Amino acid sequence: MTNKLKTTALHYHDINPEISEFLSMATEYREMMMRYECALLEIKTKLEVLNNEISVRYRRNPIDFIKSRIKTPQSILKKMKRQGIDVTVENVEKHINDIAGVRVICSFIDDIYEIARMLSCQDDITVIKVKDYIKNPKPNGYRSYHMIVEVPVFFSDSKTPMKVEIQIRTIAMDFWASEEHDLKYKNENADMHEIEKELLECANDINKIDLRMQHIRDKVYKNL
Ligand code: 0O2
Repeated sequence: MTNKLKTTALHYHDINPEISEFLSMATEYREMMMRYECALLEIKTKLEVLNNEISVRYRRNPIDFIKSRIKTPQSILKKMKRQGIDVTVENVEKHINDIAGVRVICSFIDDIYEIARMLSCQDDITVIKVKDYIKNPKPNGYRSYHMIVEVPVFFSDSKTPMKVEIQIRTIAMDFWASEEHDLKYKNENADMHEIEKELLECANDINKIDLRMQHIRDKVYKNL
């Protein structure tokens, strides 16, 4: 090992020995992440195909936009430690369902269920788990429709089923969730009880607006 490489390795170790050890499984880890990146592409393509088809047939777009991300090593480590799972590449694939995540943002609540239904019907998709935080919001007011699905990805010499987490929500729910996440950790001196109370009220107001907008759309589309 050259001096320069030795210094780099020491540097990583100094910052965080656990992250250093985790990154040392580099090749295996990079290959796994490549597989998840490919799974994201598969799911995003499926969603775009559905959106294009509906926009041509019914002249409306159920999906406003799609975001995707691969979970960071820090976030994976944190989750595995919280769940008491040994940190190995094999365990990441086995136990962490949301390494690959897609967020689908719709204008209307009905579109969320329509997209979820159309995706679930596809014969190469296996739905592993559904959490409906719209029908059953979290106590803090969080609303979103979550699915863990498995999609086959075709590589040069194999076909591998890969898990992807899909979160489907309205623009308003997405605005609330993004801000709640940031506001909660912004100022440790703030009165958290008061802030959580206000956030819950906002989540309930947002839900009322989403339901009213859905109602208006139902009336407009009824006689078309
Ligand atoms: P990040 O950075 O978004 O990835 P499971 O998948 O069933 O093993 P988990 O992970 O608890 O268990 O699943 P859940 O509850 O279906 O979804 C977790 C993800 O939903 C979170 O990911 C957030 O993205 C989102 N989420 C859940 N609850 C809340 C909430 O109260 N507020 C906000 N803003 N987002 C929430 P991560 O891993 O926390 O982070």
